[in-house]
Amino acid sequence: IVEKAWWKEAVVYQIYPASFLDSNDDGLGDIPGVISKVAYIKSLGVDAIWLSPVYTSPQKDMGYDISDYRSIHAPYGTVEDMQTLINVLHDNQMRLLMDLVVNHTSDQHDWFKQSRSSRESEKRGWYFWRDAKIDTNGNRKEPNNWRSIFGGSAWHWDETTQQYYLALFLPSQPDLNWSNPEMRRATYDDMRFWLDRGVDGFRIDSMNLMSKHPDLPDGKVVNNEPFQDGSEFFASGPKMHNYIREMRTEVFDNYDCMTVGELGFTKDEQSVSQYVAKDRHELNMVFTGDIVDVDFGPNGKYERTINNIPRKIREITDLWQQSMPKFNGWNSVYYSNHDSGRPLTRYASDSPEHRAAAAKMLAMYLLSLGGTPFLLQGDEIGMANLGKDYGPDAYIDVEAKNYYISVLKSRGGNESTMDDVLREMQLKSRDHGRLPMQWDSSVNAGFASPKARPWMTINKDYTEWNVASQINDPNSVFSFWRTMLTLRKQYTDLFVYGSYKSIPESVMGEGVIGFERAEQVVGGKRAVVFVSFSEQKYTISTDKYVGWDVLVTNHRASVDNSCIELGPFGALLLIDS
Ligand code: TEU
Repeated sequence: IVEKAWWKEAVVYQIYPASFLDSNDDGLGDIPGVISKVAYIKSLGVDAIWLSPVYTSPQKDMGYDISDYRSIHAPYGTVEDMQTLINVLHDNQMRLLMDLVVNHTSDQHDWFKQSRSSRESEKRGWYFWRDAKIDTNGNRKEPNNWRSIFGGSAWHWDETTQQYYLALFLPSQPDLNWSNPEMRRATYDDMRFWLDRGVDGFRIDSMNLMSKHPDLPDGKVVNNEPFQDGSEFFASGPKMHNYIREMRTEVFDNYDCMTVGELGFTKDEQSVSQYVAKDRHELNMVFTGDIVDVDFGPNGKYERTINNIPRKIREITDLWQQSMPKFNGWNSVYYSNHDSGRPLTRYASDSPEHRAAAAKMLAMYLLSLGGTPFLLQGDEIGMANLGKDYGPDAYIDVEAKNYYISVLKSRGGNESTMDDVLREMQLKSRDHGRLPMQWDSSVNAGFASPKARPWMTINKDYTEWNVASQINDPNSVFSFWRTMLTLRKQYTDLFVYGSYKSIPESVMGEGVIGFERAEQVVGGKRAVVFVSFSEQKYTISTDKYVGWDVLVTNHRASVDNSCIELGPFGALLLIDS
C-alpha cells in the first residue's frame, strides 16, 4: 500500500509568466496578472502552480538564464508581488512551485562575472574553465567535442583569461560546476530564500546535467559534424545522487516541500528509479523526457518522426505506470510543457471537427493515470499550435531559430527548400507552448489590453477558442477538464493510488490506449479507460465490462453488452463501483 502525501494527490498547472496575463499594458504577462487569475485556476480544480522562471534575467532564454536568484525580473513584478501570490494561493489552499535553474546561470550573474574576471578569482572554480587544445595545424580547438543542446560547440573562448568555458545551452548560460562545495552552499542559500517565503517546492531544471564526468571525455563520433552528442558524459554523472542527497539534507528536508526534477537524456528504468525510489530519499518525482520527445526523429527533434506515436505513448505510459510500484517510487504524468508544441496538434487533432473531442480525450488520458499530473496553461481550453498560415518569421524561440538558420545555410540559403523544416516546426517548436493565453475574443485575446503590443504572436484562432466562450458551457473542453479533476478528487484511492493494468494493443487496436485502474483493497472500486489517438473507428469486442457505468465520455464512444465502440478520438471511462 502506497503512503499518502499532498504532493501525490496534487494536480499542477504550469504557468508561463510571459504568456499568461499582462496587467500593465507592456505586452508581457506578469505576476499581478497571475494573482488576478487565482480564482480562475482554483475553479478549474487544480491544487498547485508551477511558475516558469520569474527571476532577474537578461531573458536570452526566456528567464532560464538567471542573473540574480533573489530578485524578480522587473517587467514581471517584485519580490513583494511574489509574496502576495504565495499568500493568495495559500489562502485558497493552493501551493506554488518555482522553477529552480541551477545547472547554469546567466553570464550576467555576479558569480560568472567574477569567475571570468581572472584565473585567480575565488569563483573561478564555480564554472568549467579549460585550456584550449591545439590541433595538428597549430590552431586553437575546444577542450572536447560536445555539442550544445541549442547547436554549435558547448565551449566558448574567453579572451581575457585565455580559456574556454562550458555552456550546454546558450553561450550566455554557463554551466555551474557542482563539484565546488562553496558554489553548492551559495545555491542552497538561494533555495532557502524562497522556501522561507513560503514557496512549496521546485521544478528543478535540467537536474540530471548537474554532474558531469570529471574528465569531460569526447562524445562518440557518429558523423562528420564538428560537434557530437556528449550526453553520455554530461547526463546523470557519477556524483549526481550525492548532490541530490546533500540538497535534501541541507535544504528540502527542513521544509514541507515538493521536488520534481527534469531529466532529459536519462530514460531507462534503472537510472530513473535511482532518482525516485522511496528508499533512496532523493526526489519526489521527475519528468522523463521520453513523453515530450515522442515525435522526435531518430537524430533530432525536428527530424520527421518514424514512430507510430500512439504505440510509443502506450509504451511510455505502461513503462512508468508499471515501474513506479516496483521501486516503491512516485512519478509525474504529463505530456505538455513550454518546450514543445501542443500534444493536441502533434498527435491528436486540432481540425475543426475533431478538436474539442481530441482535447477532452487528452484530458481523460492524463487525469485517469497514477502519479502527479501536470498540465500547461491553455491545455484546459484546447489551445493549439500556430497553424499553417504562419511562416518561419512567427517562430522566435532561439532553439527553432538556430535550427532553421543552420539548415537554411546548409541548403545555400534557398528559402524555397525549407518546407520540410517548417512543417516540423509547425508541430514541435517551443514557440507553440508559449503562445499567449486566450482569455476572450477581444483584441489581444484578453491576454493584454487592445492598446498593448503582445511580445509574442497570438494564435488567430482565439476568437473561437478562449476561456470566456467555454467557462459556462457544460459541454466545453474546460468543463470536461473540470469534471475529470473533480472525479480525480472524489476517487483518489482509484485514480491517484490505484493499481494500473494495461490492455494490450492486440485487444484494443493500433491507435487506442486502454488501461484498468483498481483500488488497492479487496472488493475496491475498479475503472477502465479507453482513449483513441486516431481518426479511425474501433470496435472492441469484450463483455468484460458488462454492467459497469459510464462515468465520463467525450461522446465519441459508447458501450453495450458485448462491445465498446470508439469513434475518432473517442474517450470513455467506465466504473464498476
Ligand atoms: O530544458 C532542458 C532541455 O533539455 C531542453 O533543451 C529541451 O530538451 C528542449 O527545450 C526541447 O526542445 C530546460 C527548460 O525547460 C528549457 O526551457 C530551457 O531552455 C533549458 O532547460 C535551459 O535552461
